[in-house]
Amino acid sequence: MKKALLTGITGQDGSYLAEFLLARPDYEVHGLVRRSSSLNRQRIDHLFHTDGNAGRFHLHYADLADAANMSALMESIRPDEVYNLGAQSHVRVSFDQPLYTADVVGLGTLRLLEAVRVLNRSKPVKFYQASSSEMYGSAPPPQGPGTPFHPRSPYACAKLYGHWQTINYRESYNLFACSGVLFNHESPRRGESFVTRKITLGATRIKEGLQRKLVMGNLDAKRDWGFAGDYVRAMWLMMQQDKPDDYVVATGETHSVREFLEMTFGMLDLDYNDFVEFDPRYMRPAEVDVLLGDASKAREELAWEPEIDFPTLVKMMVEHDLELARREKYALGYQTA
Ligand code: NAP
Ligand code: F7E
Repeated sequence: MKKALLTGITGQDGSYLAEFLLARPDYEVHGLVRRSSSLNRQRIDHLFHTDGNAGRFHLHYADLADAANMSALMESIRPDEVYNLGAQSHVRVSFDQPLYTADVVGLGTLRLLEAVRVLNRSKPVKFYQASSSEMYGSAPPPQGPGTPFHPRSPYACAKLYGHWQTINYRESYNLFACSGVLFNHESPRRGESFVTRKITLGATRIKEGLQRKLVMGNLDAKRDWGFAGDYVRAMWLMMQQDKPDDYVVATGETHSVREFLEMTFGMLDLDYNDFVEFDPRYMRPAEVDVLLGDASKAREELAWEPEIDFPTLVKMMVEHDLELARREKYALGYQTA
């Protein structure tokens, strides 16, 4: 039985990765969770009730800001694979909380790497770092291995620090440390304040008469959007290679926020122009205009391919959120159609 330790297990990717690993009979999954005043385990609750998971799924309190606690857990769990997915991952928020973001995203990675380095003295342990396409920032598309980084936010700068520390630990200590430079990936489990989920939640609530308008920022930004379920498979594949390396994971297609709006509202027989308003509050001091990833290395070396295309992703999110809106409407006592 292999032991995997995941930071960020309560997040979008953590929940899909835990599900993916537990679906394999040879994994025990240990997730690190932050203490919060109310429980935020909606994305992983089902894993406790899934047949075959009993005794193979464990949660532990920890925080990327707390080095001593992570070292102690590393020593007691003694994992074979460590996936560092924990982060203050919102780019806009990182401008409001630059120091906190740098601490958790940048130094947090270093704290975890140190704990892994110490454990690696007594047993082999592999490390995965959740790097981000945000590190490319203003570099012109397409972005791939070899494209110079030009981060445009405190979040991206902190991710770049974690990325280089991961490479430095690999080169300095011969650690199996790899970094996945993942482009945007979404799902029905995406956090509500990221643009795709904000749109699918807003549009479906508008459709059900629960909301009148959707207030947005820059509609011209373009992103290479994939499905989170496909991307956690790439993380795992990187960790199964003979040698650690860094890989870009992307679909190779880019779409604007406006196109995402058009498709989402179109699926609901609505015109987004009738409902979307602009608010400068959602603009960023510096924007990343176009992201378009070149994942040819991952395709060739990992035999990785995304299975979900852009329209299927949008449809999946719309259908999920329409169901949520209908339940909300029903709970409010409205007549359902
Ligand atoms: P997410 O949904 O925002 O989840 C972030 C996770 O990190 C949550 O479990 C959160 O816990 C945890 N966390 C936050 N602060 C922490 C701290 N101080 N100590 C320990 N854990 C902490 O993010 P995601 O979309 O799943 O992304 C996973 C990782 O990939 C992140 O590192 C993100 O930066 C990176 N990434 C994401 C994308 C993307 O498009 N999704 C692309 C490239 C890279 P709570 O639930 O308690 O808040
Ligand atoms: O913004 C524009 C916004 O917040 C996408 C994180 O997972 O992916 C994510 O970062 C675009 C930006 O994601 C709104 O200006 C317009 O250009 O969904 P987002 P992100 O900043 O690309 C990367 C790869 C990560 O690593 C991050 O962790 O959409 N936009 N109007 C808006 N964005 C938001 N959030 N809200 C708006 O109202």
